[in-house]
Amino acid sequence: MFFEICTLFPSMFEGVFDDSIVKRSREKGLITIGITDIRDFAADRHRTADDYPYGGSAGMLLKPEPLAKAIRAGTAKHAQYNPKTILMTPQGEPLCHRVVEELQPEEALIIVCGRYKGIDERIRQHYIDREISIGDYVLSGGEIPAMVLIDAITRLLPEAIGCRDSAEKDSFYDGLLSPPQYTRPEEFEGLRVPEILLSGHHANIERWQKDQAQAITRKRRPDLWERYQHKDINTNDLP
Ligand code: 9D3
Repeated sequence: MFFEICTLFPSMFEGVFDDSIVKRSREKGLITIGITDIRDFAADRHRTADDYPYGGSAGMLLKPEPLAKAIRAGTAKHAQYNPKTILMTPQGEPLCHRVVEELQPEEALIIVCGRYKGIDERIRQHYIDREISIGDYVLSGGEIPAMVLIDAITRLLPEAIGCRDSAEKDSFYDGLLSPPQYTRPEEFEGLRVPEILLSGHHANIERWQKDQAQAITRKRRPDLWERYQHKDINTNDLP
């Protein structure tokens, strides 16, 4: 899978994809991550990529021409894979497991990172296939959301996760939060590992873990619990 990130801040991506599952997936050739610097497509010698909004509201917008050129360059790079263009924006649909699953089969994604107060509406109309937010809080731009999206998609690629990591048992796959977990020693600061986990009785252990997962989900995430009970999990589009 090819990811091409269009950004004004390429240096933000230094290092973030150099560890763990994303690093191993790059090494295995499962994913390729490219960076397109929008500023490289600015026309003037100051490399201007932003401008004032018509109508006179506060803040700046990404100028349409450099952004369009950057998106076209990124798209041309992966043209044979028919890339979809995703805009990271607070106005987008909230990212959830279902959205990650929908994007995972794509062969190439152009990910546009919004900045300032946003982008010129005409870019949206001509170049953007889908708009995604990572939640209702204000960030400085779409760069960190782009990292989040790439990480989440990569984890879902077949072969990305070693058997020790086990994708299926992850939270949200079955719509429940994880149960409490323990490693050695058996006693730590006066607290013991629950006896059942030491029993070696696998059926009882699984039952206990499921009960714990359900109890925690019901208490902390009534929204997830409601969907779990209706077997309509992993969606974000219910009221
Ligand atoms: C004027 C209203 N603001 C929207 C709530 C303007 C605005 C604030 C911050 C426009 C862009 C930004 C920068 N953030 C992103 O580009 C962004 C984002 C976010 O702030 N939160 C969650 N997900 C995302 S995805 C991109």
